[in-house]
Order: sequence, then structure tokens, then C-alpha cells
Amino acid sequence: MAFAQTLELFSRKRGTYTSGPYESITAYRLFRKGGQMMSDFLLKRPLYGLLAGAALMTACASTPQDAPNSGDSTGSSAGNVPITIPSIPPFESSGNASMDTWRDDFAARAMAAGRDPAIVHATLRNISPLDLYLGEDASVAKTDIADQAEFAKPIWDYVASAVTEGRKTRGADRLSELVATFDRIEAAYGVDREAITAIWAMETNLGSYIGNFDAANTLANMAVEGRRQRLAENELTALMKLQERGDVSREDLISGWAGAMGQTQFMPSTFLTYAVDFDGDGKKDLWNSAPDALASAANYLRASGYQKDQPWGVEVLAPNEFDWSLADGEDRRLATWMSYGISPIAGGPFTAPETAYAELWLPTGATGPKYLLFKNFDVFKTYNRSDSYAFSVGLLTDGVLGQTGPIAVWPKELEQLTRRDVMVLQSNLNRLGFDAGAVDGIAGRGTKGALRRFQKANDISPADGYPTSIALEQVLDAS
Ligand SMILES: [Ca+2]
Repeated sequence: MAFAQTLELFSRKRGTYTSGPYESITAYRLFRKGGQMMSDFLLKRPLYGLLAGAALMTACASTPQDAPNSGDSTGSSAGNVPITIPSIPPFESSGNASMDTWRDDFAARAMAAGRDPAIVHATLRNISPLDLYLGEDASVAKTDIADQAEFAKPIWDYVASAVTEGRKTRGADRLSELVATFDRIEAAYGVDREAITAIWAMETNLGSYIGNFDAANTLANMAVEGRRQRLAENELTALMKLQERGDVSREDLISGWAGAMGQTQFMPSTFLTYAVDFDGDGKKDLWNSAPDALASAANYLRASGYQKDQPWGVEVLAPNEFDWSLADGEDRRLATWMSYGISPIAGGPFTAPETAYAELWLPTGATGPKYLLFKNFDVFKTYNRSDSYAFSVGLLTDGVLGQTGPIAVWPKELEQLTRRDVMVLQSNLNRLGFDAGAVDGIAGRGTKGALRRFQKANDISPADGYPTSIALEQVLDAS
């Protein structure tokens, strides 16, 4: 549904627009105008549009929540204990006053927390403002308003760009070339080689693109930019500890634009906790040593709960009249799903034990591909929280074995909602008492769950929670 139609529906039904994220219809129109200007701006600056989009996904390995917090020692609260801060030579100006101020403050806090002064100085000496974080254009691209008129990228587009024939073929080639290394890695960490290869393919195209940023500089820019200051400072602290420990040298620290390093894109804190020297040369070299990078990824996946020889997901069929509201994110035993008539679309038996837990996932509702997702899908999400990312890793895991998925056809004919439409949907579901969570224009699991409950309560079939224009109209009709 076009936005104008949505708005008109709204005006017709409500008389006036008062329940959405905007105070009034005038405010909404002004907002819309601003959004259009922002879209025009981004169209003229495709790089920043891409970066703004990319920033929505944390495309790097982050430390699992149950892992020790390695960056806790340079918090801004120094307390009342008198401390002697070692002195270091003054920094030359970076050319950016905010950056200079932040650096002096952070360096003092780092040293107060016990970091080696020489390493603090070496880490921060050559930082300089990057347009990506601190340029004038970046401040505009950063505003969340920018893409609210845009359609979210459909999952089939994400999958098409991530799960390519080239990645599958080259992944299979690398698996053959490194068979002895993967034998050792599987034995040591209990993680399937195909899953490691799939992550490797997703993160750096199997080591062919590891980024060309200086990790310290990109993290310093992130800290100065401000929205993720605490995270960036924690990661900088981890970078300093890595150097103190002798794991890396200052000149090694090449990263992607968000500070993730090496062939499997480890953030410094993840590197600190999970990187291993697997080729035995005495150095944890995630940039140049595939054995080190792959074993480190395996170590991280194991710590995240990876279950060897278990599927990440299985594409399934369901019987007619199946209750799609069971795709509610709840884990149920495979035996339970089988008793509901769920079976592998490819035929044959399930490869997982009947006691294994899985959730039913409908990425595009009842008319698209359907999956049972097992524990390893969640493990992939510790690398990157996006369902689309984990799904692509899973498809590549199968793909390097020559399998193709999904078998079912994506329902590309269903009209997608813009981010603003999704916000209207969310605010109305919330008002009707179906908690969709924050009105953010992103149709995540919370929104889909609320829509599913709304559909179920109103006897709408299928109650699959897939946010289409039809579903939006149904919600507005009930308003
Ligand atoms: Ca090594």
C-alpha cells in the first residue's frame, strides 16, 4: 500500500491522526517531507546510503552475552580512590577538536585503569577524523529518518546477494584444500567445517576481503561520534590489551569499517577471548593465517553453543489447514512438530533427533518457504543478530555441500510495507492491545508476533504475522 493510501485510510477512519508516532497530521506531513528530502540527499550520495543501511546490521562478531566483559576497566567512573596517572607525550592534534578532547580524556582513563602508557600512546597517536563517522554528510545519513520512506530489503534480495554460486563453489574448493586443517579443527572444537566455511564466506568472501581500516582509528571515530561510545571504548581497551599481551602489534590492526578484524571479522574483545594460534607459529594471526582464523571462529561458535552434526534448519512442508500461529518463536520438540504433520520438503526423514528443539519460522509468511530452525541457527546469530544473516550462513552451509535452498518460491508478488507503513501498523497494534514493541518501522519478531495474535483474535487466516498491505488494512479496519 502506498503511504498516501495508508494516510487516507487513517484520516477516513480516525477523522484525524493522533495515535501514531507523530502528534498531528501536520507533523506527520512535515515529517514526510523531511523524509523525502533525506531520501533525495541519500540518493545523491549512494556511499552514505549504503553505509547507513549497513549500520543497521552489526556485521561483525560480538562477544556473547555470557562471556566475560573484557572492556570493563576503563569506565568513566574512576571513583574516589586517589590515583597517579602516568604521563605520556602530548598528542599532536588530529585536526578535530572533539576528537582531541575525547582522546586526552580516554587516554587518561585508560592509563588510570592500568593500560601500558606506551601502548595507549601508540594506539591513539595517529587517529584522524573519518568522513564515514565525522564528516558533515555522515551526520545527516545517521539520522533514522533517512530511510523511513524506504522499503526494507526483502529477505530474498539479501539471500541472493549473500548466497552466491561463487561463494558456494569457492567454499567447496577451500574445504578440499584445507581438509587436514578442518579435520583438526573439527576434532578440537566440535564445530562442523561447513558452518565455519559459511561464516568465512559471509564475513570476508573466504579471506579475500578483510577491510582496509585501522581498527584503532575506526573505533576512535565511533567513540567520538558518540552513539556507541561505550562499545567503542571497550573495544579500544581490548585492542590495547591485545598489544600488551603480545598477541598483535600496532601495525597489525587492519579492520573493516566497524572495527572487526581478520578473515573471520573478530571485534577486538572477541579476539581477546576466543582467538587461537592454530598453525603453531606462536602468533594469533587472524589476517594472514586461515588455520588461525578458522579455528578461532570454531572456538567462538563452540562457546556460543554449537551442536556438531545437527542441522541449523530444515525446510519443511505443513498440511492443509495448518495453524500458522504456531510459528510464534516457541521452541517445540521435533517429535511435536512431526505430530502436527510437519515434514522435510525434500522428502525423507529429519536428520535431527526427535528430542531436539526447533521453532517454526516463516520468513515471508504462510505462502513462502518455511523452516524448522534448530539451536545452530541461534548460534549463527551470535555472529550477527539478523535472521537474514543467520539464514544465509545456513544456506551457505548447505550450499558448499552442493545443496540448493529454499525449494519453495518466495512470494515476491505480495506488496511490501514501507518503514512508515510498518510504524502505522505497529502503533495501531499497540493501541489495540497487541504489543508490537517500539514503533520503529522495523517489522521484527515483536511486530510479527503482535500481528499474529491480532489475526488469531480476529479469526483471520492465515495467522502468519507477515506484514503485508492487506494485513495493514485489516488492522486499520479494526481500529
Ligand atoms: Ca598462528
